[in-house]
Amino acid sequence: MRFDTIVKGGTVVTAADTFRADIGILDGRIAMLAGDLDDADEMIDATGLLVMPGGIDSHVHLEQPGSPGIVMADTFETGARSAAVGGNTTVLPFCLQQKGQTLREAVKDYTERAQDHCYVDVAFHLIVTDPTPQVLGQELPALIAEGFTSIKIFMTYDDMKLADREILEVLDVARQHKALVMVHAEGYDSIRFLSERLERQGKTAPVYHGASRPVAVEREATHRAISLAEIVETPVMIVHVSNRHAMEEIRRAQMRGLPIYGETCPQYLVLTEADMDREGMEGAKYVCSPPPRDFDSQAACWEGLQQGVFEVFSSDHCPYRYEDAAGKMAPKGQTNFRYVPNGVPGIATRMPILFSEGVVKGRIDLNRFVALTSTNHAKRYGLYPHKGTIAVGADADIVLWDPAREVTIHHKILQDGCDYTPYEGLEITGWPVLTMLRGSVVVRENELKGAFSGNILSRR
Ligand code: DUC
Ligand code: ZN
Ligand code: ZN
Repeated sequence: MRFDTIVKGGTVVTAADTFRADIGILDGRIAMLAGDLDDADEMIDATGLLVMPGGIDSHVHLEQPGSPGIVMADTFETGARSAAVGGNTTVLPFCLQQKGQTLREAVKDYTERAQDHCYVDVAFHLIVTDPTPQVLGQELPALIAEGFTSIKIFMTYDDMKLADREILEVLDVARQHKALVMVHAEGYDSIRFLSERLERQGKTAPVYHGASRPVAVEREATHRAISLAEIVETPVMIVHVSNRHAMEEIRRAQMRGLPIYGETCPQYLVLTEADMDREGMEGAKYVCSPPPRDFDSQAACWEGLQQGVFEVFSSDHCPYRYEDAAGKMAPKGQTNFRYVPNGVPGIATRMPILFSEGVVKGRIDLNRFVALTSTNHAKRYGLYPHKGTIAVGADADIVLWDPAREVTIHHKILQDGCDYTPYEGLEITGWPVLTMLRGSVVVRENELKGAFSGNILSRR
């Protein structure tokens, strides 16, 4: 049999197994796995490399409008490019419904902007901020049927938060139509109360972002979200979990047999609140929500990854430029942490950080790495088995990984649209040396080779 491409001599790693095999690729799909394949138009030498399913990052924000005057640093083009540099072949950004907008308008807008502008495949989640009777009764059921099977909701932020009754209504639509609700679990009233008190005390520097939303704020909202899901009898995914208390809320629910899922992110493994306490406005680079916490919180997030409390490890890439009045240097943000745009970039660094800090340091094994960065995302969000594994019939979305490559993170190698990385100077062992989307090389040795060949995926 003649193939378009053979990936030869590597060690294949899936969420289940690690084995020596060559991979024969035909028409963008994996056509054969065998000990020794020879006949192809193109041979790719994977000797000494790990051959893994391309990363799937199921929590990224690209080209998402925010507060007036604030602009996200990444377009679909630059964000997807950086994703590919970091070994990813599929990303799941959000279509944000702005208040007063129909969901359908939001979907049309994001889809048009992403179409023909992506180096990797894309599947959208929805964000519901305005659950009108029309959204709940007509738009959501129709969009879920069309494949938009995951919906994020917020328990905080002035222009996004849902009241408990609204959360119950969204959960009930999700239950009826078999969608998954992703929850941003931080309590609005507690944050308002604490922020206003900090303001009165003159505590307005970026570091006070942490004090305005302490662990109890996240724990309370996590517990409430789980309880609401239990009442409605539908699953939820608690996203971007930052600490032990929230992790334990999820674990307790799971031990009671509830379908409650968890996600954590790199910023909760390697950053702490002290990063927001840097000179001048430098701390703004690390402002995200929930905020980075302390070393015990980092240890708890590792426990959650090791024990399966967290089934996905995502970047929550939410980039704002630092030296930019439309980003972290927003004029109001320079006088008060409340106005610093929330979010850190991390689409390219997600997999290297988990590999280096997790696999190389012996905290997780290779198969768990693949599960946490690819397979579980595909399974949870309806992309499996054509995404998220190395198997005959699957898309040839493959990353070749050099487990011994030593890299010091510098922003310029990440090729995103931001102007900094919170991980500047971090020393990493293990790096993606080739990213392939449906059989075509997108990035080789950090150099972009691909075109805008990313598809917008339906999850029907
Ligand atoms: N929530 C996210 O998921 N990303 C960035 C900001 C936020 O609050
Ligand atoms: Zn969030
Ligand atoms: Zn996010």
